[in-house]
Amino acid sequence: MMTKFADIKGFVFDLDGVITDTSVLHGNAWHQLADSLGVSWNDDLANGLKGISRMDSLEMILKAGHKENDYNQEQKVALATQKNDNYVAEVNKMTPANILPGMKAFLDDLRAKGYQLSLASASKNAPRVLDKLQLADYFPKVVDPANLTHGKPDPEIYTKGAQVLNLDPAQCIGVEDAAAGVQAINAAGEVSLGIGDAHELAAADMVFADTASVTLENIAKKLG
Ligand code: B16
Ligand code: MG
Repeated sequence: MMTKFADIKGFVFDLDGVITDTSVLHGNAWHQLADSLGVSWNDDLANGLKGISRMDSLEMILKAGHKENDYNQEQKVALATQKNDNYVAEVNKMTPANILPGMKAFLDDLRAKGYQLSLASASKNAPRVLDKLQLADYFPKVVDPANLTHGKPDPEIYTKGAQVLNLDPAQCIGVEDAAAGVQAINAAGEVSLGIGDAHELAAADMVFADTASVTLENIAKKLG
């Protein structure tokens, strides 16, 4: 790896599964929709949806049940809206207690040490989630997924995450829990930090088992 710790000036964060565990809420809302459509649910399907946009997630679920040709576009939008309404109802119950372990301390440390922060979440609900977690102040720069041409694993969202900070991608660490997101970070030319299963995230430059172990000190040790 070429990048040294001292070269790093900014962090580009994924939201779901990194700062908070909305992946569980997304999963529950999709599971409910899948049941109502008669599509059987399993862990592989749930994991495969992480980091994937709302409409692409719906397509994956319909495909898993061989139902991709059963609905027209308007009906698909209605199904996605139904899922989102259920999801938003759960998001509205979130509080700062839903920030994943260690993440508030990590963000405080990054801010105190002058690192720039941006958000590269595929979620159109990201501003609402940040607001509920009382973290909106930490992320004045949020990439709007509505303006993206391609979803993760395409690098676009991470490229923009560095751009909004006026940094070179090589000066940024991208933080992700999803394999599709790690691929996106790598393709954007940023240093990839994966949180989760080391096998699932094998493509990442560094992997931490959980959010609590993500500290600047530990990153410095891995990056050298
Ligand atoms: P929404 P991330 C992603 O967020 C989620 O991981 C994924 O499950 C979800 O479908 C996607 O956002 C879109 O979310 O329906 O709220 O627009 O992991 O990129 O922060
Ligand atoms: Mg994620």
